[in-house]
Amino acid sequence: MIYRSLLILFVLFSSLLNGGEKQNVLFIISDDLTSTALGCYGNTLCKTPNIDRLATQGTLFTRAYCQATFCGPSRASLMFGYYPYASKASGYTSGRKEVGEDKDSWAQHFKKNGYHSARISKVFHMGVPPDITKGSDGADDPESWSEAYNSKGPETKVSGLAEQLSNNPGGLKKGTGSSQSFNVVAAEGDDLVHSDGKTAQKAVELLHKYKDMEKPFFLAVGFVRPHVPLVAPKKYFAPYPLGKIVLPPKIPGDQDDIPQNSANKRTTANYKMDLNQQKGTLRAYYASVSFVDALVGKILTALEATGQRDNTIVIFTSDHGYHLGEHDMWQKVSIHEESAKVPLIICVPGKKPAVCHSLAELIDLYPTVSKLCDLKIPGNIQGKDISGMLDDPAVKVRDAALSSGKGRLLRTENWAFLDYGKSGELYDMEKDPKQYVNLIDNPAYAETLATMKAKLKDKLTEISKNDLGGK
Ligand SMILES: [Ca+2]
Repeated sequence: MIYRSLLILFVLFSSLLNGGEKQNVLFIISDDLTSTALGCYGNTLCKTPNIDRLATQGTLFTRAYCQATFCGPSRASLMFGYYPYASKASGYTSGRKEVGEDKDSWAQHFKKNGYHSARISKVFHMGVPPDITKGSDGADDPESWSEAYNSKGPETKVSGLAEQLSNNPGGLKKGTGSSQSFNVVAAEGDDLVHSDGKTAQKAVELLHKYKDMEKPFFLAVGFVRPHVPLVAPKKYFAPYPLGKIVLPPKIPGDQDDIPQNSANKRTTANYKMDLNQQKGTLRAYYASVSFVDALVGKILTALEATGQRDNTIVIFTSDHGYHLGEHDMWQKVSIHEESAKVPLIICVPGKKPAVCHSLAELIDLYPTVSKLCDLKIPGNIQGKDISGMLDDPAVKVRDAALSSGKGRLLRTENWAFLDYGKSGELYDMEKDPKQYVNLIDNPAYAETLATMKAKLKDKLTEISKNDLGGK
């Protein structure tokens, strides 16, 4: 009898501790942010103290991959839980019309299950800068949110020191140019002049509002930097004088074994950038990253100050990576490591901080966070629950990650196979992590290549079987 009473007391006490209150979710997504720019991923120049601190408090994933190396399809994929191959969501779309009205997005799943869901700025796709200067919704999915806010900002139409650092030989054109160029502005004024500054301010305001709310929240905060144009308050440029900027090593012949196709055309030569323009671009990218970092710090301080840190899961990531001159390449779309790998930090209160080298995909966030919040994982989605990795970083859920851009990447722990149909690249990621030697035509690796091709084929078959018909 006494044991029974004790047991009941124990169950009551545990439910008060654990089940009595649902955890909140704070999802922060940056735009075009490569992991190589962050201190917690080994960058020694770019200053990111707030993101680095978050990394020491949660699990830092060193092998997390996006499912598409450009904004629209990557965001549609992670928000709806489908590979772009299955949903056919590409370009300027939220993914809603492709997956259909009967499927729930990640945020919508939380909204339907008792959460207050909110979006600030770019979570689904928005055109940067056009949707930002207009303050418009972009390719949003209104069904996903209980409330949604856009953060209108001036982008390049701000006063400050403006430069166009690509497609501008000799720097003869003054000011900034077309939106696809590396346009840089070291802006006058404070953080709040800019879209991202307003985004962080709104997040702080909502966190104060939510602290007295009955419901738990799912708050998605999207920053648009370091997506071009590289516009940030000038104080963030100050730590990066041009003389301190170090470009990635230039290896003679590095481009020779990279297939020349639409995935790989964003080169220094095609952008017509001289050395100082390359360094200026890197400097402005770092300034933009430090700007985002400061804003992440502002939001986390508010989370702490409102007493919600201990019951909020915090996730920080980006929609894809970016080349910053590696292989003399710039920007996204490529399916090389710099572009396909994403920074990913998941910080769950009460779980031990860790660095996890197991493979993960952005598409895994939807099921994983559902699991962490005791919500049912919808049977139709294609991501995997990787919450086990947060308890033990040695846990492995995937033997390969799949990404796509203008081509397909299959990444296993030791190999990277970049498939463009008629051509490809194969890298030994253990011996050659920076992908300098393409082994695709080397007969000594024919067997490895055949294995990777077969694995990719199997993976694509598996994905197409688990199509949109499932529930
Ligand atoms: Ca992007």
